[in-house]
Amino acid sequence: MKTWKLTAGSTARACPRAALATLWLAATLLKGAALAAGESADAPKTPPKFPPPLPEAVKRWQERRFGMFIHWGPVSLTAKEISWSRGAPTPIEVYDGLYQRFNPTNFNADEWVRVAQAGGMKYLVLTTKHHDGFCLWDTKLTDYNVMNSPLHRDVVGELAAACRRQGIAFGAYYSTCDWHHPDFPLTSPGGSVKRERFDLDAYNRYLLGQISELITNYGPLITLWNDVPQSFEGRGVNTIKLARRLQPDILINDRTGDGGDYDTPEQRIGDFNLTRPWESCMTISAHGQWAWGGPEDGVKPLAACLEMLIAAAGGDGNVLLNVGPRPDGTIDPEQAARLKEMGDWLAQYGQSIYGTRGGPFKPGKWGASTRQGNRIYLHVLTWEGDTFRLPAIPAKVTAARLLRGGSLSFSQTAAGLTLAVPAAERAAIDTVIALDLDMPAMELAPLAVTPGGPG
Ligand code: FHN
Repeated sequence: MKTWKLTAGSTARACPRAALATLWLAATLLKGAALAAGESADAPKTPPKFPPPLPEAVKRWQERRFGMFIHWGPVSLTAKEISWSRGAPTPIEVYDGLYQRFNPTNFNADEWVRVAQAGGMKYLVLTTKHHDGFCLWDTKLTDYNVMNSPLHRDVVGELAAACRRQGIAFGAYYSTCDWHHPDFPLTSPGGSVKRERFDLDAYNRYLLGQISELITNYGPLITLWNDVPQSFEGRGVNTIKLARRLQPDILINDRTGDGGDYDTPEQRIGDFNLTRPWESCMTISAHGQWAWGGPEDGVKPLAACLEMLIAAAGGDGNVLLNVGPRPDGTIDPEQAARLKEMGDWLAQYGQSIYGTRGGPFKPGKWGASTRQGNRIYLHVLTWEGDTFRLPAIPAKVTAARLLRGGSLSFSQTAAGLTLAVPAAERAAIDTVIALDLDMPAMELAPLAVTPGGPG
């Protein structure tokens, strides 16, 4: 069984395929940007100005902390990676014909949302169109969409409605690059093939038209999640202005081609940052695949999944954890079961994640801390003996306790905080300790914890 150990700032061991894809992506991005902009790939990036997000929209999104990412489409029939398998190993004409066999009759949007709720997830982002160009909604701008498959149902519409019914927010992933569309400059395999003829202006109109459909017909969206902004530097600002005009409180990620409202570290936990919102997008798949990888794919251990969430929240970031539904329309039971375990943990400890901010003790191998009101939550993942010490803080700790009960001893001096928790009282993965203060915890400056563990 592959073991995963994720700590703040670390990088998940990416599966070679995913690592190759990322390298390929980086090369493609550079080539794409240079190709479209007619500039050298090292042209200085000076993203144009765009309207900032509404602070209350950022706050609402940050308070949710944990979302479900869903990568789905006809490619699930092959159990290979979405878009990246188009052209190699799946021949383009075979890949592009899959939709004619796409009939996931067990697709039930309410069941997907139920799985997300059971996992403690507070928002959901679906790939409405990935780089392969297939659209999961009733778009009027191309026939290459789910209404022309045997399913003949508007997946985006059903999922958006189910999210509204069950009280979680809905967001749309929309790929700016489209290797299927004849006007986009690059095509498969892997976006590495330059088209002889293309029309980026026409494609950009198509893109803006589809984004308008998604926001107008299925909104309000919590976010527009653009991806792989190759060829769009200088154009992404149009996306941001359009989205803000259609829905002023929408949040847009940083992959528009001209930046956006929040950063999106991928397959790794972002760095501690209280000023720039961020969200780590991660796969639950043991092999780092975004689309369903078949019955043998497997899932990451519970400890790794929880540590993603704890390290992200400790760094003031969100986690968007991806599932890849099966070709019959159901979420893989192994993935659903792992999410249920995360939801059970959050049912006990969610107050130390949802609605909190990161810090004041910065994440590290020791664990992480979060805070809300006059309280700090310590998430201790690594113990060296029964006692650990933290640096001094300019606040008086009025109470210290294990969040779920048990015995803990605590002392505070000018030199710092000392806590002791007997092994029998510690949790298997994360021992959560609540420290009540005599002042608002957000007024404390961030502090590093001794490298290699507290104390
Ligand atoms: O190429 C895509 C990939 O398939 C996946 O959708 C991820 C999710 O963040 N985004 C791109 C790689 O950065």
